[in-house]
Amino acid sequence: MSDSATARLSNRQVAEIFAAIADLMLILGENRFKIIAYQNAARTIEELNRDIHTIHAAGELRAIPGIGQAIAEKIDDLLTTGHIPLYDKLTEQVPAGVVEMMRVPDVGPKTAKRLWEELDITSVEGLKAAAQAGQIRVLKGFGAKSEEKILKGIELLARRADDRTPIGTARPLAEGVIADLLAALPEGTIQKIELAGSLRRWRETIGDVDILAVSEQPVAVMEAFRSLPQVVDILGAGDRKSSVTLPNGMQVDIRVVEARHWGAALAYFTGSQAHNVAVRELAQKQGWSLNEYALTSDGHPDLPDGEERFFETEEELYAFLGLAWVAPEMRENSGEIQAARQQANRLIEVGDIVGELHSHTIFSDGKGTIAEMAAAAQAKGYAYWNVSDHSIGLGVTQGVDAAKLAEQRAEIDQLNAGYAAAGSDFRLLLGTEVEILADGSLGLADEVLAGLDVVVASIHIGLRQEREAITERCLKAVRNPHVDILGHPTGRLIGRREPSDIDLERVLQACAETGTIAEINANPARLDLSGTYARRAVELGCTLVINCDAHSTDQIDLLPYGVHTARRGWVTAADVLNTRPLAEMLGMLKDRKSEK
Ligand code: DGT
Ligand code: CA
Ligand code: CA
Ligand code: ZN
Repeated sequence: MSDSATARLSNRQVAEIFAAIADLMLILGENRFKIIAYQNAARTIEELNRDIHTIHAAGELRAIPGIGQAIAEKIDDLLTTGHIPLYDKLTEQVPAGVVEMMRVPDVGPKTAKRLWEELDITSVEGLKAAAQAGQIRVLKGFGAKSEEKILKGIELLARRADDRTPIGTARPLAEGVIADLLAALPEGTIQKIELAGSLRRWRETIGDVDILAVSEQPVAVMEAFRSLPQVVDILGAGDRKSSVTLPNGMQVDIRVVEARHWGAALAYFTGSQAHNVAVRELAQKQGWSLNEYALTSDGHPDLPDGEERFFETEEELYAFLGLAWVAPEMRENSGEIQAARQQANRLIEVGDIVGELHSHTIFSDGKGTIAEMAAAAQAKGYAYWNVSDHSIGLGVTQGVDAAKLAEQRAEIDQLNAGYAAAGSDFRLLLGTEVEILADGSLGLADEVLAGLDVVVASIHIGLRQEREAITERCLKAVRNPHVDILGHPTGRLIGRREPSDIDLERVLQACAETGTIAEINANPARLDLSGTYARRAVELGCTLVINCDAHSTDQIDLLPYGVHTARRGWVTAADVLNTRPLAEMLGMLKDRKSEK
């Protein structure tokens, strides 16, 4: 691997290599503590909120919590030479397909190793063929039943080949399940019901859906749940918990608990696992062991072992441990427990957003007229709405030039006059989403941009430019005094298109210096900036804006995805431009122009 190729390794790719080392060591039966160290390293790297290359270059690998000397050396090897000798050695010893077999439910590392060593099976395909031919039952401890189980597992694996579901797909389906379940039962059967797991934490992608409920008739709830019309397969059917799959292959787990267990259970099933581990450790230090039902005294200085404490709410559980309630979006074990010792974090909420600064109409690729979009915005209670159609020259769509913008201005002036006459404070603004061209110049002339209210600048074409080029291109736009907002900074489409190779650290630094606002695009296909980078942006002193980038009236409803992504980045209302009333918002943009 060449240097330039190694420089391209993303945090996720580095994390995957450490996870693969752990898997290989599991199969080879290596030391358990070593394996845990590699698993932890993988998770830590994946959740880092800075580019690992930046940390490496600054010589700060050892400062990452959980990264010890041995792991730091291996990261250094990987980033400087493209290789980790241990990883190379391990992959020589174990065929890649054997690691793959571990992904089949019920096939653990020990089984994978035996299938490989005793039956010479080295791929999932080979495993399937052997199970179908009844060749696995010759292994000691295996029978026809285990072959059936393996085949079912392989089928499940294939259906979940796409693995994780984007939140924009998962959330409406999960909310539909809850609504249908409530409708299928007599009123009052369910006292409480909530999404838990990664959906409640608003992760970008969802492994499976977790639902938690309180009911005194758990069996009735289970039966109704498994009988929902959208259920295609029942994976588990108990008195208090069940698992099913939906037509898109997504798994939904439900669990019913008693009211007095709700607080501990909701905390447990919300996760993340890493957050739970940290909370459990904190409880242990205070003489309590924590599970999904309760705290139980265990080595407590003043109490005999085995005394239980129940919590009807999460707030009470956290308070008992001396913590403020932690917003689910923050529960990733990235400093939230420390923060909750001091005070509750008042993160931004959907209701804090009062205006939209990035939207489209039929003047470019939107579906609504200016008047239709404005009416929908007013109905939603917005105070202002910036019409920002694409600049011309994008090819795929028509766009706006100086003449079209003049047309839009006339229409907007007329509409605004109407709002004023009707005594409404709602106002339309005129902007554009101007293309940042390959050389960093903009798709419209400065004189044209100067006449607009709020200018968004984004990249849609040439996203695959190399790092230095695309970074410089963005920096030039960020430094242009006419550019107010950098739209969807990385251009990623979750699960479909990788982010551009832009050096976000430098771009966000430039945003902080110039006062250019960094966008969190609320479209769930984008979520760009991500929560991780939103947090970094605020650390660097940037102001953010949360925009729906609505191309139709119904896309105004996408706002919660943007706000909850912001919350994953610990963002408060004060960090966000479009929480400000119109005059204050425009004043902030004007100030930064005069400073540039
Ligand atoms: P996902 O489904 O991969 O998007 O992520 P989660 O966080 O929803 O994970 P999931 O569905 O496996 O479990 C839901 C929550 O339940 C998880 O966030 C923490 C808790 N949990 C599940 N299994 C374990 C476990 O083995 N240990 C601990 N401490 N917690 C667990
Ligand atoms: Ca889950
Ligand atoms: Ca689950
Ligand atoms: Zn747009």
